[in-house]
Amino acid sequence: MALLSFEAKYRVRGGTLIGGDLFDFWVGPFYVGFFGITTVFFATLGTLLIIWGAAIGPTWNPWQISIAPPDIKYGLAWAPLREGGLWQLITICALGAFFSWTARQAEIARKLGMGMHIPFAYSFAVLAYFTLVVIRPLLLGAWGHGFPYGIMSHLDWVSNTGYQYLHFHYNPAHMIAVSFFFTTVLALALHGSLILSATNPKKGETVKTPEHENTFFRDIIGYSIGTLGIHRLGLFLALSAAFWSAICIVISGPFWAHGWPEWWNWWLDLPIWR
Ligand code: UQ2
Repeated sequence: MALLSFEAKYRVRGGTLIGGDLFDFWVGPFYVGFFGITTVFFATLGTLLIIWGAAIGPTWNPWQISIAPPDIKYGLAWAPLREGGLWQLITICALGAFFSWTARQAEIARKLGMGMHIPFAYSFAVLAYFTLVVIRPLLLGAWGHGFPYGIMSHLDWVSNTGYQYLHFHYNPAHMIAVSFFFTTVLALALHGSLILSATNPKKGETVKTPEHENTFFRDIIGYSIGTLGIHRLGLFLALSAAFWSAICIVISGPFWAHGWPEWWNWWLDLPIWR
């Protein structure tokens, strides 16, 4: 179906999660919806608060602008605006925008009669952020354990937090997360190159079929996961990477406060060595 006639067919009322018909319309190419409004609201307010934070800060250098969380001494209480309160408001705006965006994906998927795979997948990214700025600070008892909002400053935070546990690569959940990231890259490289090699031939040559794709992998490794299977695998690998990333940071501090190399003493302490 041509794009324009398809749009005419699907641009109909219904599928909203909240607000009924109230915001059930389009502006140009964009669906609006209740959650389109709340996304724009939170994203705009959050951005303005970041600009305000930059304005009262020491620099306009984009690399150096940073909005820090409150000092640890404020615990889980509200902090004055200039002392981390802005960070707290910006965090609320970010979470408001991320949740709104997830709900917007769900509404559009419902409108089209599609599955919830996209909002489900996106929610893993939101979960990773939520773990860093809410769950872990709550477990450690202070908002000051969140990361600062700045290009260089958040990198410094990651580096410092890593060294606090001596060597983060010994964190077993970090090992699993990194393995999933690498495997995701392998799978996407295999998939992208396979699709292009089959469906984007030189001028004058014919487009190949999924049989060619299957046969390539059967010939080379005796196994093809299939055209649907590779997408299931890709989604699983990518979501697992995000999931284990969240696990690896949330256990650091709340459930293991020593260096990560030391965690492996359980192996040396096994009674089989005695
Ligand atoms: C495949 C297939 C695709 C693919 C790819 C494969 C026709 C178009 C990439 C090959 C993938 C395999 C064998 C799985 C590799 C396993 C890991 C953990 C990376 O068979 O079906 O569809 O794109």
